[in-house]
Amino acid sequence: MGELIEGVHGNPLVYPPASKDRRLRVYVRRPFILLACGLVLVPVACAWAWYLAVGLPQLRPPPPAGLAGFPGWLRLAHFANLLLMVFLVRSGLSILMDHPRLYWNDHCTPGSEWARFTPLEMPKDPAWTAKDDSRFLTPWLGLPGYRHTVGIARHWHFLAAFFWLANGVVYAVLLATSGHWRRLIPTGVETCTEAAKVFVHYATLHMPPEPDRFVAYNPLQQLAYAGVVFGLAPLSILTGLAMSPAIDNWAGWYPRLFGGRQVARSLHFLLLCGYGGFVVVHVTLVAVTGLRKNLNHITLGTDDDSPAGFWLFFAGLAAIAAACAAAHWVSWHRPRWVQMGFRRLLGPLQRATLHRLPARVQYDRRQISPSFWTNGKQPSCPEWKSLGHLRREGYRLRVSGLVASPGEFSITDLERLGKREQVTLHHCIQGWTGVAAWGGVTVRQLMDVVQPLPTARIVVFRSFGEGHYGGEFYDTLTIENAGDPQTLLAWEMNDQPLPDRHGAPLRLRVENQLGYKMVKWIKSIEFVTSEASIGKGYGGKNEDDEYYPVVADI
Ligand SMILES: Nc1nc2c(c(=O)[nH]1)N[C@H]1C(S)=C(S)[C@@H](COP(=O)(O)O)O[C@H]1N2
Ligand SMILES: [Mo]
Repeated sequence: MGELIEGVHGNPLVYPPASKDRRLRVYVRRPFILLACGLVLVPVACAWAWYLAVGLPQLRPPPPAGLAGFPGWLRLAHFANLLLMVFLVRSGLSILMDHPRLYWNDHCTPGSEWARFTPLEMPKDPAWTAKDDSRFLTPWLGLPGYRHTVGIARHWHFLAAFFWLANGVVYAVLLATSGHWRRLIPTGVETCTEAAKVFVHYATLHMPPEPDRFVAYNPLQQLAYAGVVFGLAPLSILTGLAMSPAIDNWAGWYPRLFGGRQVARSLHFLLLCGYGGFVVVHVTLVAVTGLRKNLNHITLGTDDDSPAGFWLFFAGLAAIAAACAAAHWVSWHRPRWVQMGFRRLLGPLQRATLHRLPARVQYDRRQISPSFWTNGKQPSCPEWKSLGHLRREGYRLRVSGLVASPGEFSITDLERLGKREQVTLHHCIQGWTGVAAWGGVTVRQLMDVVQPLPTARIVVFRSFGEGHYGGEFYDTLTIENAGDPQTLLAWEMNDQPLPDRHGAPLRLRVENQLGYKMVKWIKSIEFVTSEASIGKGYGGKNEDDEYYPVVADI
């Protein structure tokens, strides 16, 4: 296993003792357990009351939709959907375990979560970082699983999401144009009342008479399918987008539609639970209502009892298992392929859309988070340690590279350039957020002074601190992003001088990007043409060692 871990990070990794801890624990706050039980038990109780009071309701056979069978495109889309959902769920679980806590508030204060997938209730050590808090997940469940593999997991998640969405769009268009939508979308209230009657049958353990599903679904089945396709799926996309720093800090109303960024994250997870519940019931009913015939319907499109569909179905499952094994192998042995595959396929789309959104959302000071997670290794070099009062004394920010007037700046020099204050929502790649007020000078103002040359395309921010796996921590921004109105060199947090753990004396804020772009304990800034000559050449320490994407707006 050690060998696998070496693979993903490219360098030998000695796990700190805490990470030997592979316990998986799930805690859900009691009110939510009660609510979930209520959501299941109340309808079942109502069904029993109906049954005991007036007996099983009579069912009307559903009117045939006028279309028989399952065309090839539908069967193919169903299979592609299954394959991509398996990738989405497996990578999603890996992402979740990188910050194994779910909240209803954007502060992510430890202890305030409604669900927790770690036995550690609250980190007691003040030096405990969000990365320390990430949990191990078996690769049987997660892609790639293990611990803190969020970079690779996210590439799989977004690649799968892209193809899943494309598949969904093709499916929806064909559904609409072929007339097959009539099988799915209820056209009258009767479908709902009939569905309630079917539910009374199931809930009281009576199998309702099944219609010929080759021509029509039973009404509850129809509603369930329509709910998954036109409810769960779009909501998953919308809540997924509500987690993007570029969107959230450009249009604050968007995450608020869901009740905030962390609510969207919680809902994204609850939608997964919804799919899970659906799949269990769906597969069970497929099995008990004539497995062979059902599988012939959805695989071959035939309407008989031959075993062919059954075998084709198993071949399909085997293909999905093989795809999972292949993805696992690539993740651990060729992680750079995954990172670059994502960059080539979705990078241009990202740069053309999300990357153009300027950060402009400001929060109210009353919304400042009572606590704020940290990440990163505090510098241990004498250069930083010997800095005086508040780490400002003796500090000089070196600005060099492709600029007309390079220079060295003390914090006082930077203060003279002008100060901007912003109260913003921080998005860590791991999933946590926090609101804080930041004070500093915009990188744009600094650029007005140092005058980047036209050949300067990339800005490199180097830290006194080291990366998670050793070596100088650094990251890069495109010059456009460096000029964003909310890209700040901050020396203040919540109206106080920046504390050590948050990056004293100077750190970056780039509100339309994820947290790992925001270098703390900044040592120097360099303007270059390309990031290829810096570090391993992938655009930052996390990009080099943890396969994060260089553009971080989702
Ligand atoms: N030097 C340095 N800066 C860093 C990191 C790091 O590991 N080293 N981690 C980044 C990450 S992943 C995040 S989320 C933010 C966290 O900022 P905070 O610790 O002030 O909350 O810092 C970023 N800056
Ligand atoms: Mo982060």
